[in-house]
Amino acid sequence: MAERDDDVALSLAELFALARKVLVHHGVSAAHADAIARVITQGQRDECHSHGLYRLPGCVRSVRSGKVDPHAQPMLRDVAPGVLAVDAHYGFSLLAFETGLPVLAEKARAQGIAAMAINRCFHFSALWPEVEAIAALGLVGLAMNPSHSWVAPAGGTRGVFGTNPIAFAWPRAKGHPFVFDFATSAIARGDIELHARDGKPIPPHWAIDRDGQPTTDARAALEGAMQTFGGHKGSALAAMVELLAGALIGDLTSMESQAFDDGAGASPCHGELVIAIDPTRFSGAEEEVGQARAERLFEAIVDQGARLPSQRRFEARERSERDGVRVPRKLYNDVMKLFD
Ligand code: NDP
Ligand code: PYC
Repeated sequence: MAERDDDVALSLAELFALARKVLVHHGVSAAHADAIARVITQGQRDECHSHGLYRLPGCVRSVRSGKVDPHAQPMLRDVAPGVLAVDAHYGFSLLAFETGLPVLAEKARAQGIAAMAINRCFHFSALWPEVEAIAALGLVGLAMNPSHSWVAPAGGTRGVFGTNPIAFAWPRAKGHPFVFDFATSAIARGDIELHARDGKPIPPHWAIDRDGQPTTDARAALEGAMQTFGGHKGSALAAMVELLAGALIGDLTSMESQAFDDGAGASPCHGELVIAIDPTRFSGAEEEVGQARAERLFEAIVDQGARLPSQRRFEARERSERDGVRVPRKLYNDVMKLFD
């Protein structure tokens, strides 16, 4: 492990081992610790700083709160030919996703399209690892979930929606899939937290303070309400996520998740909706035509100097796989204190 004053260098294997050890130290089962450490490592590797190692203290806080069952065994329920439900039993979401994925893929191949509802899960992670895992099976992936009611509707001043991410992946014959993954708030809350940690100002369109005024103070933003991206459009998408990944699948909205937490400070607890589509079932013999059409679309984007979503991440991944990652010393110290 090489060190500089301001950060600590770790190989991806060292990072995974550290995250796993912390979790096991706190009584998290090996299966959950593996699933969580994998995703935390992927987040740091792809330089998604709000959803990499920074999430580990939050996982430990969730376990310490007593709300999460760190040994929960996800249970699968075959609801219909195209619908699978996975009850996470108040464990973290990631093991539930991993457990359900093969059955979801099987159903999507059989039906052309299939949905997986993950219920009663504690959720802290980015969604791109999940839709990328679906694309790696040759399927189109879509995922979404609520969180806590930190985000005001467009035109309002009080939190109603979660930061409600939507992620999409389109498998490509060569190279990385086309992937996007974004919060329907102007920015993930994790990013505002990182600005607050570092004492940095935020852009005024990210949040309003307690008095409903735009603020550049990250702490005031955390105490006020976040804004949706794209005004009323992001607001409508955020509502859609509450409906599809909450009301529809028999699980909590972000307001209910916040109430369930009751100040404990655990990760949000709610459901997640994951959809997989088999392109071969939709286009049959025409699949290659569809793929070629998609490639022409991507070319038309990059040929004019614009970039595809996730391109930054894929470049970061290549760097990290070669050189390892650097973790801010303050975060590294916070992680080491989790062994106290
Ligand atoms: P960003 O705004 O950073 O990025 C959103 C997407 O847009 C990414 O796919 C990104 O690709 C892409 N993108 C960014 N800039 C450009 C550009 N100039 N041209 C083309 N594409 C671009 O993400 P958010 O802050 O909205 O969300 C960050 C993460 O937080 C997500 O992974 C999300 O899943 C997670 N999250 C999780 C929640 C949960 O409840 N579990 C709640 C909210 C968020 P790239 O990465 O390559 O820049
Ligand atoms: O960054 O908004 C966020 C978030 C919420 C839950 C996990 N990440």
